[in-house]
Amino acid sequence: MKYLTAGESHGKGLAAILEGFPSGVSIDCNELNAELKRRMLGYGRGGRMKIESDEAEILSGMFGSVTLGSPLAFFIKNRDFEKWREYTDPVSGTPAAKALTAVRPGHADLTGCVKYGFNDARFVLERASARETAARVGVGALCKQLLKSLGITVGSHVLEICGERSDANPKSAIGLNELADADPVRCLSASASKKMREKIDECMRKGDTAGGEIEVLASGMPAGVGSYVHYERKLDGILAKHVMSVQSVKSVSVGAGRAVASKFGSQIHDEIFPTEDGEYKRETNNAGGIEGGMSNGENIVLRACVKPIPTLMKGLNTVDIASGKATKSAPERSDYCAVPAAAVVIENVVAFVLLNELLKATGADDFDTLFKRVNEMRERKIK
Ligand code: EPS
Repeated sequence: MKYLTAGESHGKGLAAILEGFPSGVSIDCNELNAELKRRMLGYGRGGRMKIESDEAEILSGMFGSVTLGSPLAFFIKNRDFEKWREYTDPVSGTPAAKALTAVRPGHADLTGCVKYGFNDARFVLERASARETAARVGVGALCKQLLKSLGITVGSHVLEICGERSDANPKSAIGLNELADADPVRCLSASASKKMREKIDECMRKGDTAGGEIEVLASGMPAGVGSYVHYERKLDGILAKHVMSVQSVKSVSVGAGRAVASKFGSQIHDEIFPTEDGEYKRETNNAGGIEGGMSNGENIVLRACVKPIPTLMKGLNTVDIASGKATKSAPERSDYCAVPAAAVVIENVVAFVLLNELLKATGADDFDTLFKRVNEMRERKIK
C-alpha cells in the first residue's frame, strides 16, 4: 500500500488517498470517525479543537461500506475554513493579511521560507501543521479495522509529559485504549496523570508548551513480518521511518530502547524456553517484539518522544524575516500540549505499517486470502 495526504491547516480540508488496500473488507464508518475524534482529545489542546468535528467523507474505494481494492479516498472538512476563506481559499484567497514573519524557532517556518523562497511563513506553516495528522489517522483507522479482523490489536498510552512519568507497563494492546482514553492525558497511572495535568496548567499560566513520551503496543502480530535479509525490509527500520515522520517526533525506540546501552547482554536478551507442547516461549520482551528486523510473535512495543510545540504564547527570541530585526516569535493560537493526541496519531501510523508489511508477507489482495495466509503464518512450524 501507499498513501498521500493533501491539505492546509486553515484551507478547505484534508484529503487522503490510500492505494493497495485489500478488497472485501467491511468498513464501519462510525468507527473510522470515532478514531478521528480520539485524536482531537487530550488535556492541553487549544481553541481549535472546539471548532473542529472531524469526519471523513469517503469519496471512493468502496460500495456499501465494503472495499473494492481500488484507491480509498476521503475528505475531512476544516470547519475553521469558514473564518479563513478570505485568506486561504485555494483559488481566491489573499493570504497577505495573515502573514507571519516572526518565525518560530523549532517550527518549519524559517527553513521552509529559505527552501521555497517565501517571505511569509504562512505559506509554510499551513502545511507543516499537525492538522495533517487527521488524514494520517483516517488512513490508519482503516488499517486498524482490518488488523482487528485478523486478530491484531494496536493501542497506545502516554508515558511522560514534561518530566512527569507514568510507571504503567501494560502487557497487551487488548483493552489498552479503553483504559487510556478514559483519562484526560491518556495516562494509565492516576497519580502521574494528575501531575501531568498540573504541568500543562503551568504551561497555560506561563504561555509555554510541553512535550512527552508515548508508547504503542501491537498484540497478535504473527512471527516473520519484515526481514533480516535487506535493510529496506526490516520492520523496525520501516516503523522508525514512519513514526519519525510524525510532526514533533524527535526519537523512536523499540522495546527496551535506550536502556540497552547500560545493560549486559545477559540482562537484555529475551531467553527462549521450550514449552510442554513442543513449542517455545520467551518470558521477557526487551526486544519489543522485533528480532533481526522481523516480528517474533511477541507484542510489538515502540516508544516515541515528541518535542513541546514550537508555538509559545510567551514567544521565543527570533528574527522578523520582513525587517531583519530581533523580535519575539509570533504567538499564534495553538495547543499547549498535544502528547495525548500524538499517541493516537502514532498508533495509527504504526497500524498502517503493520498492515502494509503483512500484505507484503502474504501477497494477498483480498480479505479472504489475507485471513487464510495470516493464519498459515501463525501455524508455521520449523521443519
Ligand atoms: C497547529 C496549531 C493549532 C492546532 C493544530 C496544529 O491550530 P490553530 O493554529 O488553528 O489553532 O490545533 O492542530 C489541529 C488543527 C489538529 O487538528 O490537530 C500547528 O501549528 O501545528
